[in-house]
Amino acid sequence: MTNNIRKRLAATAGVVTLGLGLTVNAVSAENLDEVMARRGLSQQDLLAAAKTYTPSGGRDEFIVFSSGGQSGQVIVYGVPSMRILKYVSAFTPEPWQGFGFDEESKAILESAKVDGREIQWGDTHHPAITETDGDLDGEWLFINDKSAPRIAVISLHDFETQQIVVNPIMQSEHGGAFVTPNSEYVIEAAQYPGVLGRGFAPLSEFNEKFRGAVTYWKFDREAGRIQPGQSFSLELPPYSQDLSDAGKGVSEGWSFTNSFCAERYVGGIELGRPPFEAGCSQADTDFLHVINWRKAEEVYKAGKVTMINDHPVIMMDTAIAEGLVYLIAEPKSPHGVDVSPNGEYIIVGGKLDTHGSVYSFSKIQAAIEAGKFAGTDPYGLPIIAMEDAIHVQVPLGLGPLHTQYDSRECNVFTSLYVDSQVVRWDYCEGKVLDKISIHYNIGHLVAMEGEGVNPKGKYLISLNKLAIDRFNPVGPLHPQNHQLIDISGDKMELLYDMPIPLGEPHYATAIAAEKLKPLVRYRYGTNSRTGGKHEGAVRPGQERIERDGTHVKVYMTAIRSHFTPEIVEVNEGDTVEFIVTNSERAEDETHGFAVSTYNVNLSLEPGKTATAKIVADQAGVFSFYCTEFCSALHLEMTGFLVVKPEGYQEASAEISEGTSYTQADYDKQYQTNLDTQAVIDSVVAYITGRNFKDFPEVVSLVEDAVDQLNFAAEARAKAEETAQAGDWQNATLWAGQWWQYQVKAADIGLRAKTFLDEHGAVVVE
Ligand code: RUQ
Ligand code: CUA
Repeated sequence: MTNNIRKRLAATAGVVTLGLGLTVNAVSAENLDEVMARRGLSQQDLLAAAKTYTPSGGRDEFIVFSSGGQSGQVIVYGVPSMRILKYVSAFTPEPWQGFGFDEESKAILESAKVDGREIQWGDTHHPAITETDGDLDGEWLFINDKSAPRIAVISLHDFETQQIVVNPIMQSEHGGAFVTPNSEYVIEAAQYPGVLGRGFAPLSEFNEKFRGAVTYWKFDREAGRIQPGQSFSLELPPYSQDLSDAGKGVSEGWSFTNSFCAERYVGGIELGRPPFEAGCSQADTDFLHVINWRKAEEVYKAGKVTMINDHPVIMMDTAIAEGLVYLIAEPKSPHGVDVSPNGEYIIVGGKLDTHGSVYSFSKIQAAIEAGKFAGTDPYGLPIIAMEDAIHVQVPLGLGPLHTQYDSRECNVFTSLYVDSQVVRWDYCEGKVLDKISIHYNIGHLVAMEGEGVNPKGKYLISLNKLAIDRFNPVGPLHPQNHQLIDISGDKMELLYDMPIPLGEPHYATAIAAEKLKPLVRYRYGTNSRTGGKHEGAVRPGQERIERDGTHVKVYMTAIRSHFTPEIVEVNEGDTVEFIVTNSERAEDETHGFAVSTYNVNLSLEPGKTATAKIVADQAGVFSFYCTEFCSALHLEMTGFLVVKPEGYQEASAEISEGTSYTQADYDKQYQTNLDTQAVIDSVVAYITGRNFKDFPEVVSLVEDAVDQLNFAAEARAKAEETAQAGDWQNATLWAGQWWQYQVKAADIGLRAKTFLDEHGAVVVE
């Protein structure tokens, strides 16, 4: 019906051609020129809108995973539409997804404690997608927490955090997460120096006792887990290590970590000493650490390590003897270090230097092979002279930070923090090509797959530190600003400002959407926090309540629109575990499970099983209910948790009914159901009379509808059985339940029919 109206409207509407060369169906009263005038839009604006606007139902070409800063989460959005798709909780609880509320995810947060301490937030900075031969493959995502040295492992099959590892030796980190080209290791470098193992030493012994480090976390692709037992670290000098990147192509097997405050200043403004910012920016250079991780892995496997907190660390004297670590001077207070797609060049931006410094891997190797060093640092690490390693230094502007690679040969984009600009330049020839101003103070920037071996170009996003006046004011705390830039032409063009009301953006990574293969539903009874089978999963018909002393386990299912069981009686003081399985197969039929007063909220996506555990220490009757509007009878998807006070004696076991039903009620409902069935049959005939099997979306809708009709048949049998026995009360209610299943089937059927209409399905013989 609606479609016919739409079609008729389109046919009768005039076709208007505008000066822009755009053709618009003027269905609305205003034409394009009028809208432009009313909203004060230029042709440039309209072009930008056309490049980003994604019509209803449209999909994005790229998916971005952005750090969520202080929120401890990851933000997922599409490019070019810049529409936010999800916040993935990594280090902090997130109620909608039940993260930190179900027992399964609580176990993950439990394992994320640092030295037994619960950390209630995270400072996420650098996401990294798994790579195969240096190409982003879209299987797993890692993100670091700068505040507590941790790495989270997120499955890109369901976008859930499945593991968090705590660094055993660092007290702070920043240079993670970066992956080696086949995701053998996830690299995590320290930030502020500390006593390895988080021990104590007086600041007067800073030079002797404080250290930096880099950890190589072994990633087991098969298991989808970091294996702490196969991971190792390297002790480094107490320079504040900063960002890292893994070598690839010609530099595969090596990694690069830069540093600031190679001055090793310890502060003390209250003592009348200059602050850190002065003491850490005095020298003209800091150090790039060039590390042979492949060889370090052999040294670790050969057991040449010192165990610190049960974790193997290759100490500096071993690293020197084995030739694992080399230092190269890099310009004043560097920040980003980014390896080129072929692995030959390593670009470093120095915050207090105006240059982009391009290091050559083959020059570095030549110096190492020739044993040509400018000397050693105070810890004995060999230093390669900058002039022996530099390919070219290019004046870019003020405050160069991070670099991303373009699909065009030799082209890169570097963020200029102080200038609030992005510069596109040629790192082979060493010349600036183009600049664009952004608003304000850019930090990281991300180009599409701009860190892989096969950058896709097209778009760049500027991740800004300040938004100032870009959006409607919402109080002193402003949203973050992600700005989309078109880089497909020779001139960069600003397309879109996207405010994000979550933590500060650091790095983001972007991948072609077609590479991601997320699940639509879980295998029945999946523990989503492990990805494996949940041992408490039950199928409809197997629901039960088991008591073992004061421990009660409720094996429950959820399906439109009821939980089974609906009444759970326990005694005050019992421990109660609700183990709930969503037995739906339908796409997006998520149910929630909340218990009033007891701080319970589960998210149950189709096929998922999750556990809510409470101590029922408050007597009373508490409603539980579904928190997702899952169907017309969603509000009715409820039940009672009855917590009987200690010593309570039941007066009557009978449940009092609010309304009584007669045979006439039953007959009326029965007739309604037969009429409804006729409608369903016509929809079924419509669908099966078309090539619906060519549409996977429709096939799964049909499967779901068949499920519902099977449930309807069961309810019908119960209705007829109880009617036979003259129990009109239950017969009427079961007939009502039968009708509920019919309504769900009809609803799904109509959705399938609409889909077929909109996607040009054809009649089959
Ligand atoms: S940071 S703005 Cu990567 Cu943590 Cu540079
Ligand atoms: Cu299930 Cu609402």
